[in-house]
Amino acid sequence: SAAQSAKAATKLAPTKEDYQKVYNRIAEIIDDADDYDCTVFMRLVSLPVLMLFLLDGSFGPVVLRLAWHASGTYDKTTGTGGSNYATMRFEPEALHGANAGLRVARDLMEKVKKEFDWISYGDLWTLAGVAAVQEMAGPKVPWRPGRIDGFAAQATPDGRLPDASQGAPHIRDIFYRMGFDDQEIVALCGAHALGRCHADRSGFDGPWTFSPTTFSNDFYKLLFDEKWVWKKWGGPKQLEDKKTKSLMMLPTDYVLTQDKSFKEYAKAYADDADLFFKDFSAAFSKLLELGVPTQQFVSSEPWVMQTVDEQKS
Ligand code: ZEM
Repeated sequence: SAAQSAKAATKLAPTKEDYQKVYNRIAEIIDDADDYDCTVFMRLVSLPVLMLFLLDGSFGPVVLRLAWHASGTYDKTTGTGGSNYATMRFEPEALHGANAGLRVARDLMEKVKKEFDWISYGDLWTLAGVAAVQEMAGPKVPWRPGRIDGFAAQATPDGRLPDASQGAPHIRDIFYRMGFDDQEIVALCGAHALGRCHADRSGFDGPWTFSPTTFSNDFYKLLFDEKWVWKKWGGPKQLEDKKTKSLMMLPTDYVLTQDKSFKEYAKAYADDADLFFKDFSAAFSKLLELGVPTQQFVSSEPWVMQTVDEQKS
């Protein structure tokens, strides 16, 4: 029938509108718990996952972390890694220490994949990162589809993602390998305005800011405005704010105020939220395209997806 062939055509070439539908579904899943009645929610996720949601207040941050870890394995010298093949689906990459806790995010995205089976995992996960940032009041992040699903053999070796206990040389090794400079490194790390550390995932514990589901430049402001002291506890070395002891910084976060070059950018972002939003958007958009051959992209220019709010008005 005509309807069937129209559907077949859609399958061959999904349009921007099709991807907007996926975006909207992702936004629904990561959005506030109040938007759900419990029955809908329980059909969507399992009980342990629901409990995690209630603790974190949103799936936005962990979904953003999935997009980052799927992309941040890129090595510009060999051209391996990055978001193209979504190799975190496979062991051992799924079990790499850095990816602890991301099963939650992958399982959530699996629900979306079942409804929109034509999208590749790499496109789905990176689009989810875009939706997370935009729906949590962050900047627009230009994005375009084109990633393809790969195989376990394309999975990356362990150790490509940053180790939070290390210093400036390590941060530079890791991010320069992806092709970023100091300014982009500092801008990307501002994502830590969102979410928190979970003792059962990374060993670290606590949120960076008082509003972990709203994108802001608070991460940099707090780095400079609060006095940070080493937390006395049995866990890995992390800092806490002396005043309230309710916020945390990783050693790698604190380095952004200690290294001369990093500090310059961190200070600029603390003083100018617009500058941070603009630079984060550019660097994050670049991160999401690492490892994807240009000819695979379906459009010559990245798209700007609409937020759920924009579509209402
Ligand atoms: Zn993170 N990150 N990250 N990061 N990250 C955590 C959580 C989150 C580092 C890191 O070791 C950790 C970037 C850069 C770096 C997010 C986004 C981005 C956690 C806590 C650790 C340990 C995990 C847990 O226990 O759940 C290091 C060392 C980084 C660079 C030096 C970049 C770049 C990011 C995005 C652009 C986000 C959103 C979270 C919060 C996840 C959540 O579940 O709340």
